[in-house]
Amino acid sequence: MKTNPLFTKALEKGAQGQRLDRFEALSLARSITPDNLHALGKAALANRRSRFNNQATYVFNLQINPTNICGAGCSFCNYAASRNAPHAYIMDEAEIMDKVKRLLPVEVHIVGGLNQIWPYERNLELIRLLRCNFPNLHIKAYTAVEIDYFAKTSKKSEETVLAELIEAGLDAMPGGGAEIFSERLYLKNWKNKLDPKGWIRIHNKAHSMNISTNATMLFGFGDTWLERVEHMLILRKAQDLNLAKGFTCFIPLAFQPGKGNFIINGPTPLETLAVLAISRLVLDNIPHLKSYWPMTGLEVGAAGLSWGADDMDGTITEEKIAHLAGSPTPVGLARGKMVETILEAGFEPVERDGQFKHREIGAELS
Ligand code: V47
Ligand code: SF4
Repeated sequence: MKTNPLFTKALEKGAQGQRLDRFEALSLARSITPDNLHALGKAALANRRSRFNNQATYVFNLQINPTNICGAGCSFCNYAASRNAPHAYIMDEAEIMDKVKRLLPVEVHIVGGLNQIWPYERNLELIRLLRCNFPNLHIKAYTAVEIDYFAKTSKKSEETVLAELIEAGLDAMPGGGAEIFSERLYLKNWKNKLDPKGWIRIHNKAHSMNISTNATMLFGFGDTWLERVEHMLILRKAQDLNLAKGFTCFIPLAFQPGKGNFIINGPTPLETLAVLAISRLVLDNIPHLKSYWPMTGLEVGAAGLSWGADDMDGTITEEKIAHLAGSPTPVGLARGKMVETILEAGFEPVERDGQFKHREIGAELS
């Protein structure tokens, strides 16, 4: 089959870190064939090398999900539970503080379900408590979906909720809840929570209040290649408008089918790698690209470093969202295993902090 000349041009420009126009970006989505995949990966690797040489980062972090009780009913989610479900759980403040004290992570990543067991005020107090006890801890917490829920249930504006959380000690927001910016899929799969326009609005507000955020994209649950590239173009446009803080990192999330019968198979390893490569080439203005191993498997996660990614997220310690959806990866990695995985993939491991600044491996939290 003859290769589309726009695709060839997109790869040449992308490999050199030049901006792809809309048609060039969409040509990547239209040209996913087995013959084209390696050229795509090669271009993404060249782009990634010109930004980060051979370095690959990770953070010593801890995911905290205070409870999985959630009534939003997103079709793809195996993590959420109704109050009386056998896998429902609720953590309390003492448990969370004990965990942080014991592990002394560099970063915590806190997200939970939409519920009134851990309502807004309790979450606000948790951030205060963490900040007070761990002044140097990087606190990345609450998706735009939770900010929207906090605002609605506390009858405060989104700005007030963000301002109060920042004052309490919030450093950054994670990128969850974006799913994929497609009205078609929104109406079908997560219509009880924040829509794509609302997600962008809340991230724009956070950026204007000097908070950096991440952005995710859930893929492999009935979405098309064109919808994936459109999602990236929407993020690229939003990032162009950011003057102060913006998106630090993009994280494609490979759908985990779990035990439900919604969709039987998640994306294939090559599909996951191609999503990473296209992300690197299209998102020229988002600095970092994460290969999120709990959703891909450790081997494909490490291979992602050769397909455009520069970061492996972290040791995580107790991942729940992917694992309650049946992911066979370990629930956390020791630092040594993370270092070994990156080395085996042919890259130089570098430990980072929550803002992607390099730090000495294993340096104590001061
Ligand atoms: O928003 C839910 C997704 C997200 C499934 O910002 C699923 O650094 C795959 O956002 N299969 C939460 N994905 C996780 C998340 C995240 C993860 C790592 C790092 C960061 C960051 C953010 O997980 C949800 C949803 O899109 N999700 N169910 C599933 N079955
Ligand atoms: Fe609730 Fe988030 Fe799961 Fe949706 S994805 S059901 S909001 S926990």
